[in-house]
Amino acid sequence: MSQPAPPEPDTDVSAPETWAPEAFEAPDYYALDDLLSDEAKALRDEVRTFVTEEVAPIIEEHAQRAEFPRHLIPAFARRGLLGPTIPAEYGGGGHSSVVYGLMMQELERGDSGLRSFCSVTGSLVMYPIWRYGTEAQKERWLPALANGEAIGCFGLTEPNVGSNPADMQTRARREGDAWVLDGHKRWSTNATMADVAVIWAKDEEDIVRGFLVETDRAGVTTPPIDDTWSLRAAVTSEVVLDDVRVPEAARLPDAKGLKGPLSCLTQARYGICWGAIGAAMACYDAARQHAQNREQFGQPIGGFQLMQERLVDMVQEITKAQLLNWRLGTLKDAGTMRPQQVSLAKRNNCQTALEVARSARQMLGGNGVTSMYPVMRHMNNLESVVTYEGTHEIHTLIVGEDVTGEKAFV
Ligand code: TGC
Ligand code: FAD
Repeated sequence: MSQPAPPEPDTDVSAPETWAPEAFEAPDYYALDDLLSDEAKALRDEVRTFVTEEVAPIIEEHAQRAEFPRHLIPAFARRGLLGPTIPAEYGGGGHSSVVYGLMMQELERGDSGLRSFCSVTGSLVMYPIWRYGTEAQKERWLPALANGEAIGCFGLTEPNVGSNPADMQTRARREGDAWVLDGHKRWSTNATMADVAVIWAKDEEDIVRGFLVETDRAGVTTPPIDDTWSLRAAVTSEVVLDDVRVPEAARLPDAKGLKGPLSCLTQARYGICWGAIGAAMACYDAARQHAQNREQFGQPIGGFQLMQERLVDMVQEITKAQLLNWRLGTLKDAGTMRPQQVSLAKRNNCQTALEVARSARQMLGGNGVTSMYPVMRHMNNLESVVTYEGTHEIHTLIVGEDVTGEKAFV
C-alpha cells in the first residue's frame, strides 16, 4: 500500500520580518519640526527619502563586502550633500548650518561611512580651501568637489600622533619655488580614492602649514587600511609622502599654525553631532518596530516593562541630543558658536548613539547580530565615530579646560 507523501519541509527558515526601512518613523518627541523652516524640512526629507530608497537596500551588502558604494557619489552631489554650507558661487549648497546638520543626520541614518565621505569632502577638504585658499585654488577644486568629479581627503593624524597633532612629524621644506613634503599620515578617510589630499605639515620654523597635494604626484602612495570591523562601507587609508614636490601655489596661504586644521575639525565635528543622532534614530526605530512585531510569552515584547524602559531611555536621550543639536546649529548660524560647545555635543551625542545602538541590539535578540537589521553595523560604525575627530576623553578635557581654565591634557 502506497504511503501518503510526507509534507514538504518548510524551506523558509528566514526569521519573520519585524522591521522594514520604509516603515521608519522619525522620533520627534518635543515637536522640533515646529522650529524648522519649510525649506529645511524639505531638504531634510529629500535626504531621508534618498536614504530609505537608495541607501537602505544596498548598504548592508556593501558593508559586508567592505566596499564603498561609489555609484552613490553623483546622488550625493545632486542632493547638495557635498559642501552644503560652501557658497553657491563655488558649487556648494549655500545652506544654513541647521540644514547641514539635518542632512548629516539623515545620511548617517543610512550609514556613518557615507556621512564620513560627505563630512570629509565638505568640512575637511572644501572648507579649508574656501577658508584658507587662493581664488585659483577655490576655482580649481571647489566646483569639482561639490559635483563629485573630484574626491578629497584630509591628512592630520599620523601613526604615532593622533590626539595631539601639535606633535606631528610630517615636514615641509622650502626648495626654491617649491615645497618638499616628507611624512606619513594614517587613518585618512577617502585617501585611496582621492584626487587631492589636504596635508598638514610643519615647516622649517615648526609652523603648521596646509598643502593641496594631488595624489598622482611622484612620491605619494595611499595604501588602504583594510582590516577594520567598523565603517566597512567607507575607505580609510594611509598617506605616505616621500620627497613629494609641490609648487608654492599648492600651499593654503592663509593657514598658519595648528588653528588651521583645528578650525576644520570644528566644522566636521559639528556635522558628526547631528550624524551620530541619525544613527541612533535608525537603531531606535528598528528596536521600536521589532518590539511591536516580535512576540514572546504570547504577547509583543513591546508590552514588557523592561523592553519599554529601554525604548524610553532611547527616546529620552535622542530627544535631549536633538535639542542640543538644534541649539548648536542656531548658535553656529548666528556666528556665536564656540568650538568648546561643539566638543560638548560631540562627546554627548556619540556616547548617546553608542548606548542607543547597544541597547537596540539587545532588544533584537539573536537576529540582532546579523545584517537582517542595521543595528550592529551602526554600533560598529559608532566605535569609529566616537574615536575620530577627537576621542571622548579629548572632548572631556576640552570642556574641562573651558569650565575650569586649567589644561589637563598632560
Ligand atoms: P591649542 O593651544 O588649544 O590651540 C591651538 C590654536 O588653535 C585654536 N583652536 C581651535 N580653533 C578652532 N577650532 C578648534 N576646535 C580649536 N581648538 C583650538 C586655539 O584657539 C589656538 O589658537 P591660537 O590663535 O591661540 O594659536 O592646541 P593644543 O595643541 O593644546 O591642542 C588641543 C587639542 C588636544 C584639543 C587638539 O589638539 C585636539 O583637538 N586634538 C584632537 C585631534 C583630533 O580631533 N584629530 C582629528 C583628526 S581628523 C579626523 O579624525 C577625521 S575623521 C573624518 C570622518 O571620516 O568623518
Ligand atoms: P590616541 O591619541 O593614541 O589615543 C589612545 C587613547 O588614549 C584614547 O582613548 C584617547 O582618548 C586616550 N588619550 C590620549 N590622550 C589623552 C589625554 N591627554 N588624556 C586622557 N586620555 C588620553 N584622521 C585624519 O587626520 N583624517 C581622517 O580622515 C581620519 N579618518 C579616520 C577614520 C577612522 C575610521 C578612524 C578610526 C580614525 C580616523 N582619523 C582620521 C584619526 C582619528 O582622528 C584618530 O584616531 C583620533 O584622533 C585618535 O587618535 P589615535 O587613534 O592616535 O589615538
